[in-house]
Amino acid sequence: MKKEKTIFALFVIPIFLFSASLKHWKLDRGKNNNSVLFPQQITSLIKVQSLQSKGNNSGLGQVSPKTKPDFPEQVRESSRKAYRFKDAGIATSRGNRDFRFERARRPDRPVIRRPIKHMNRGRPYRHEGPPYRPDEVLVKFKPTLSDQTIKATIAAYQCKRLKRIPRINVYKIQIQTSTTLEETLFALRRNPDVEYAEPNYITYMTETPNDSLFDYQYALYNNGQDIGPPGSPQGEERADIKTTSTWEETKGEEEIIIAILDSGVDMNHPDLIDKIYSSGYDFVNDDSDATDDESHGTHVAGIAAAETHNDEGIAGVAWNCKILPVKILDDLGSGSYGEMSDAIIWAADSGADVINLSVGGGFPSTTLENALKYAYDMNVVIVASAGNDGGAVLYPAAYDDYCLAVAATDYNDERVDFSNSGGLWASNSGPEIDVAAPGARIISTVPTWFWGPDSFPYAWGDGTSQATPHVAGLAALIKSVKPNLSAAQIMDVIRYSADDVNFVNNLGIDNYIGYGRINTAKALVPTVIKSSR
Ligand SMILES: [Ca+2]
Ligand SMILES: [Ca+2]
Ligand SMILES: [Ca+2]
Ligand SMILES: [Ca+2]
Repeated sequence: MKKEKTIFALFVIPIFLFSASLKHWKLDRGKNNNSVLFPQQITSLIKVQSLQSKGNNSGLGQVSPKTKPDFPEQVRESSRKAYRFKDAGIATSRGNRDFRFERARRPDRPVIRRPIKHMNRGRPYRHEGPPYRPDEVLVKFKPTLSDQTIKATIAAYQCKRLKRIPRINVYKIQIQTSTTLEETLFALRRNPDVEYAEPNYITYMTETPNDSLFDYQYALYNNGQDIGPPGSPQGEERADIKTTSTWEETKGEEEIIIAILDSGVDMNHPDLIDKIYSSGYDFVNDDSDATDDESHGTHVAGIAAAETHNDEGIAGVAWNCKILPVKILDDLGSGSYGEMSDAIIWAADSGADVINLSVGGGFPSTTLENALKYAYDMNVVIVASAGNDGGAVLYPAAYDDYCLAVAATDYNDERVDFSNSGGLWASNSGPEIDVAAPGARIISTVPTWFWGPDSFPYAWGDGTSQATPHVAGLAALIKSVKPNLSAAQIMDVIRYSADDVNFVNNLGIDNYIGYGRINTAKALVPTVIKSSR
């Protein structure tokens, strides 16, 4: 059929922008003032082109001097050279890829961690209200006291015994409403039969990871903090996907595999190195090493499943789940439906539980649909990006039967559109949208060579590409807890547990954020459903 022929020539594009790289790329690409984030994509789709030229005028997401690597001039020069190679055009791209590939794989290169203390304000998990139960006391009596005497003593204070903690012989007692906690404590402490009495302090969730950039990950936990270094916008409290509660329930299982079908993954990245299931497959160069020579896939992989609580970089949604890198985009960030379809089937056959597709094209394809069906029938959960041009939902996301189509929200729980992105981009919309997740100013991993040698390998990214791996991470967490659920059931759990954050103007399911912004706590922890609403 004529139609099929054209379809194979279509490009898929990574649905995101590295806003962090705006300034940097402009600097390195002085000769190309109109190019923005991925000038190479100008060849892919006109839509992207217009998006880019708008983006160039926007101040959104420019990396702060604090996060921007500050390497010496000669290093910067060599970095520029690397990008000039890239600028030299498609014809020399292969040589350029090899050059950077060598650098990325050089085993003896030390990883220098930038001092990042100034970036981390060390915000603990904040509990609201008094730091203890106002009507409860923990008290331990002298061991010589009989149970009878203890009972009588508790009654004498007109308190009610709630519980005895065995082994350490501590009693939790409830004080009467007419006295204050302080009065009861004072009285108890004066009693010679009492070894000690103390308030019953509130414990906080312990699952706040120590990753140095966690404070910037408003998408995971938003306390209304500045979402980046000083001068960054402030997020709206709890405009997040509530991972800290979720991690109490599960951090994911190591057997659960998230396939990242993208530009590859930097498998030597300090925040990813221990999360890689295998070196994957490279459908662009037809080899079994899906190393990232572009950057997009590394950023996406980090969001879904960066190593968490390792004193390094960021937290991933799925702490313990593994990443399967699959390369379908070339070093210029484009790929074809044929490679994508091939890769979807390969990933399913290779044991992937979740497939993340932060890519999209403007046209339907029977081949692509068949590949999606194959994976879906094997109970692989497929999540795909809606697109960033404000238009119709792209493919594969638009395949309602097989994909969760993901739109993007921001740090205020608002769908990203041209008005709140500074004219830079807008999350695509349509009846195919299932859910939304944060996709504005998302910090994640970039290849260690990205900013130049020995730089700080993290960057902000913007787009539905960034929203999608949050959902992929959630799918992996659900699968970890309930491995017998079908793909359809997991998709439904994700849909029905979402928060309808735009209910004021768009009550219920709508074309912008579908069922709503995902809520990992509601999806995984039945007991928190009430409180997180
Ligand atoms: Ca390769
Ligand atoms: Ca980390
Ligand atoms: Ca859909
Ligand atoms: Ca709605």
